[in-house]
Amino acid sequence: DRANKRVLISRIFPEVGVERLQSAGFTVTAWDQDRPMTQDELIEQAKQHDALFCTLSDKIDAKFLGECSHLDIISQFAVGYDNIDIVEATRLGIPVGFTPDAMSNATADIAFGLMIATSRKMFFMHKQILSGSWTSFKPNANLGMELTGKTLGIYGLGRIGMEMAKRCKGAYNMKVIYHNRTRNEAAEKQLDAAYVAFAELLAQSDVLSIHCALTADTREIFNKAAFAQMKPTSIFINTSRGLVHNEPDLIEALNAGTIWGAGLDVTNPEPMQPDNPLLQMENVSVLPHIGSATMEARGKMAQMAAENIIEFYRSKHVPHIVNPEVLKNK
Ligand code: 8YV
Repeated sequence: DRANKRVLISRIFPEVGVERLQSAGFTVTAWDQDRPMTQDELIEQAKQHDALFCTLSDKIDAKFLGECSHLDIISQFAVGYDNIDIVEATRLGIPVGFTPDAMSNATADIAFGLMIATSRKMFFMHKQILSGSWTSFKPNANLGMELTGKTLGIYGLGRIGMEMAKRCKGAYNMKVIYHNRTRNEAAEKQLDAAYVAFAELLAQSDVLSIHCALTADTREIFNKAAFAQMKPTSIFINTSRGLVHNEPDLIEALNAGTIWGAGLDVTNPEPMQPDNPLLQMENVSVLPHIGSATMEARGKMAQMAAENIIEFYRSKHVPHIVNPEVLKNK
């Protein structure tokens, strides 16, 4: 009986997710404060529930899982799940759902927007108006860089990277190169994208856009050594996870002119503090992790995360699952 199944919802999510679970007959407890729960609050609450609907701000580590190993399912509202210890959840036999593709368009839009904004110093120029520094027309000032015909490098050409590549190809006829764990033959056919070694990606990209997952292999892969191999005219775009780049190294590379500019929707740490030197730089655009923040994407994510729970209790099948191997024994 689903009414006996209690679902804990860890944040204020789009209402459609809660409604879906309630109308499917579940007993739902939704955290109603703006701030995330502390881990102690989360553990205490999760102990009294059967299923957890959560997101990036929830630390589902070995400690949490040790205390909440009774959970039937963890349903993550995000495509990334680096906040969850997947190895431990799998060892405990807990299925972990996620919401792939729901935010591919929204996130690619932000990567594309950051690329344009950075190439024309838009955020900095906006601040110039606000501070009263727009005093006259200056023919030789504020010069940006054009994108037409340039080379777009994608690190992590999956669902979101593909959408970014399509936009860049369509709008600017950019040449697409990429580096991945596995080759993306669809992209090679559809976008004439060329697979290159990591060193080539760094050396050849005019715009380098990051769309990989945060893993032990990708953590701080964009560091001093990597930036040193990039063109001094290049733009670095990150809409994946802040920890994929080393932020002090990025600041140094921008200050030294090792690379030309950066557009970031993700930073390390988040939130970024207002005195961060990146916010003072002309060729830098920073946003507060809004890649998936559209009504369409967040609505779809909430529905998918609810559906993963509903379907699990209905059929022991989770439509979008990170660790499908756990379902074999259910
Ligand atoms: C959101 C994200 O920031 O899907 C992801 O991996 O980073 C974003 O969609 C997050 O899920 C909001 O809670």
